[in-house]
Amino acid sequence: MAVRQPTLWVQTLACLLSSLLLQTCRTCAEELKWDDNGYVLYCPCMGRFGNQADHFLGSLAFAKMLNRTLAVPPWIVYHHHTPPYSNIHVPYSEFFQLEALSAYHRVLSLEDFMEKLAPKYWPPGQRNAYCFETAAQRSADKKTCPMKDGNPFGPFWDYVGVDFDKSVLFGGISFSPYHQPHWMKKFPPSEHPVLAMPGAPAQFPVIEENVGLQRYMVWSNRMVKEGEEHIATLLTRPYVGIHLRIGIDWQNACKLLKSGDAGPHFMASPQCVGYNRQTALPLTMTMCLPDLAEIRRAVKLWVKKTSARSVYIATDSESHSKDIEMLFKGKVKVVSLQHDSAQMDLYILGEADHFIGNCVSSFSAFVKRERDVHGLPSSFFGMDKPGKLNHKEEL
Ligand SMILES: Nc1nc2c(ncn2[C@@H]2O[C@H](COP(=O)(O)OP(=O)(O)OP(=O)(O)O)[C@@H](O)[C@H]2O)c(=O)[nH]1
Ligand SMILES: *[C@@H]1O[C@H](CO)[C@@H](O)[C@H](O)[C@H]1NC(C)=O
Repeated sequence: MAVRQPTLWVQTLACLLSSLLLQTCRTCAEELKWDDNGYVLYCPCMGRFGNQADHFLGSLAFAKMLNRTLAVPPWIVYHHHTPPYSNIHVPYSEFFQLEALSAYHRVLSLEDFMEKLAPKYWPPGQRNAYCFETAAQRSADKKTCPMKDGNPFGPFWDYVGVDFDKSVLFGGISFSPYHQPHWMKKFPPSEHPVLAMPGAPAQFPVIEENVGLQRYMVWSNRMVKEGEEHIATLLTRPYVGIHLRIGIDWQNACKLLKSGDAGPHFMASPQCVGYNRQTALPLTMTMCLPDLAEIRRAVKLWVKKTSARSVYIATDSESHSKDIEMLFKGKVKVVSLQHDSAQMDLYILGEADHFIGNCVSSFSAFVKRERDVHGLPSSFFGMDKPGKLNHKEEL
């Protein structure tokens, strides 16, 4: 004891000093301990932000279901038309508070997992990949998980410095709670401590049961600060926020609806037509791709209803700000940032006094979920009363 105590004091002192310097005490007090119940790692390799967020919620639920710690991956941001003309990996905590997730389940960032735990507990040579047999079918020997094949797969695992040594295949099993016992039996953490997968262990769009997990996605302090600055300098409350998903890729996607190749459940649409396939409301072309007439109608309606003094337009292409401005003869300020931070648009839409989104877009869905968590009102183009209409019809 007499020998150890001074060392402890030195450590405590060093800890205090470094926490003063670093603001947090990452290396000492909350020294990362290995979780004997194992980890889930995955690449958010499908889609852009909205898709990745849907998958994130499902993956969080999956990790909790298996009582494994989730190694939270960075966001993959595609910068192919602007420098650096490649993928950027943005740590989760740039946009959201990692700590806020802990209220729901154990998490750590994938970066921390790699830096602090992997060298000792998941060293090179022991890095198994886990995937569906069907996914491995695509490989040359039909037995290898396609972990690093192509973009964004290769760059993602390179970013965290992982090469895989072996593949473990599975089939006849899904990520739903129904299969929980199967997962536990097939992959006990003692033999399979790290489940690393090529894609998210989740469905797209997020299933109804997991929609509420949005409450654990809390904006980072930096995002709140910048977002509030934008709102204060650009907008006057009350303001209506709208999301225009009308670009060329979206026009093409909505063609599937027009041609009858897509039913009412199309991408994020369960959020407004209802999750139950049997009782789903019709999904109209206006809901998928609102034309200028519908955009004007909806904006006019909600500006009037909320006595809004400004309108914030987030868009994937055109903003139609002049057309919208003309609706109100200069009495309502119309703002569109047209920057390339999708997250800043999401933040500002989330804070609006009313939000009009696109029912089919997972980008809109992110905003809708967040507003629901905070009890803020939303509608969609082509559907002024989502949800409420559903319930009335059920009664
Ligand atoms: N800044 C900004 N970007 C947008 C806006 N709408 C769409 N985008 C971009 O387009 C992407 C759309 O992809 P997702 O976020 O996955 O959502 P989605 O609308 O379901 O679209 P798909 O992935 O094409 O199915 C977003 O992540 C943004 O990068 C917008 O209003 N503002
Ligand atoms: C879940 O994992 C944690 C951490 O490893 C452990 O303390 C807890 O007992 C586990 N819960 C169950 C129900 O196994």
